[in-house]
Amino acid sequence: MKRVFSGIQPSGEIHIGNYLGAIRNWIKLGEKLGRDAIFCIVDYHAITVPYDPEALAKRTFEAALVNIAAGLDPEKVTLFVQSHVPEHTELAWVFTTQTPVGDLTRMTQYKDKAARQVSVGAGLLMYPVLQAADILIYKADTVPVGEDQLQHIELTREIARRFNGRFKEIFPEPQAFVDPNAPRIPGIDGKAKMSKSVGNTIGLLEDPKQIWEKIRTIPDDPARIRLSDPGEPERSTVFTFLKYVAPPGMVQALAEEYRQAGVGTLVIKRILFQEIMKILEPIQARAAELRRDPDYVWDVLMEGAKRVRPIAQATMEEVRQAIGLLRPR
Ligand code: AQP
Repeated sequence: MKRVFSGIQPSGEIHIGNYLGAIRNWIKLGEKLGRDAIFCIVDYHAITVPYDPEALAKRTFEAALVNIAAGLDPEKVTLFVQSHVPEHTELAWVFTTQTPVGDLTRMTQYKDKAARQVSVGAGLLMYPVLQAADILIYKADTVPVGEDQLQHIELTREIARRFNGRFKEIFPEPQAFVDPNAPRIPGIDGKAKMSKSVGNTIGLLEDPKQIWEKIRTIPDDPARIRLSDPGEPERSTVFTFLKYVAPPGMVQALAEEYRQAGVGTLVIKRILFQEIMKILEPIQARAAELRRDPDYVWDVLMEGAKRVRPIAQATMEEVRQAIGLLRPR
C-alpha cells in the first residue's frame, strides 16, 4: 500500500455509518501513510442529485470540520475539496468518453438513486466515472470505503484497465479496502444502509436528546411483544447497532439476558445510547473547538489542495498526451 484515496460527499450530515464504515479506517491509514493518505470532500458528486446551492459551501466546510473532529489528523494526512482541483472533472470527461453507458446503468447505486427522482440528471449516471477520476488522478492503489462502494471500485479498475490497454499504461488498478468489522451499517429504521439521502441516520454532531429520540425508534425483535417474552438478538436492530459500538463481552452478556427475557428493550436502548455517546462526545467537543477557529480548517483545506494539485496536473498532462490532444505551444 503506497497511496490511498477516498472521498465523502457533503450531501448532508456526516453520520455514524460514514464514521464506522469509512472515516475510522481513514484515520488508521493516515497513521501509516501520512501525506499519501489523501481524503477529499467530493462536492461535485453532491450536486448529482437535487440540492440547495445556498447550503452547499457551508456543508462542504462542515464535512471537512467533522472529519477533523472525528480524528482525521490534518498534520498527517491530506484533506481537500474536490472542486479546488479542477483536473478531477477534466479526467472524468476523458473517462466518460471511454466508458460504455451499459456499464453505468447497471450500477446499483445509480438504480437506487434514480428510482427516487422524478428527473434523473446525466451526472448521476456519470457519478462512478468521476469517482474513478478522483482515485486514478493520484494513482492511488488502495481505496478505503464501505461495502456499498465495492461495485464502483470494481468499475474504477475496469476504467483503468481499458485506458491502459487502449492508450498507455498510466494507471494502477486500485483495490478497495473495507473494514470487516463494519462493512455496512444499517439505517436506524433497520433497513438497507444508513444513508444521508434516506434520512435514517444518526449524525456525528447531532444533539444527544435528538439521538436518544431516534434510538427509541430503532426496531426490536418483532416477535417480542411483552417484557416477559424471550427475545432473539439476531432479529433486533438494537443489537445489530450494539455490536458495532459496545465491547463484545458486554454485548454477549446482554444478549444472554435478552434471550431469557431478563432485560427490557428500553434498558438495552439506554445502554446503546450511552455507548454511542462515548464515541460521539469527544467528536462533538472537538467540533465545538474547531468552530471557534474556522481559519484552522480553511488552512488545512487550502494547504491540502495546494499539495495535491501538482500530482493531478502531472497525471492530466500524461493523459492529454496519451490520448492525442494537440498541446499548446
Ligand atoms: N451505512 C454505511 N455503512 C458503512 N459505510 C458507509 N458509508 C456510507 N454509508 C455507510 C461509507 O462512507 C463513505 C462516504 O460516503 P458518501 O457520503 O460519499 O456516500 P454514500 O456512501 O452514498 O453515503 P450516504 O450517506 O449514503 O450518502 P448519500 O445518501 O448522499 O449518497 C463511503 O466510503 C461509504 O462507503
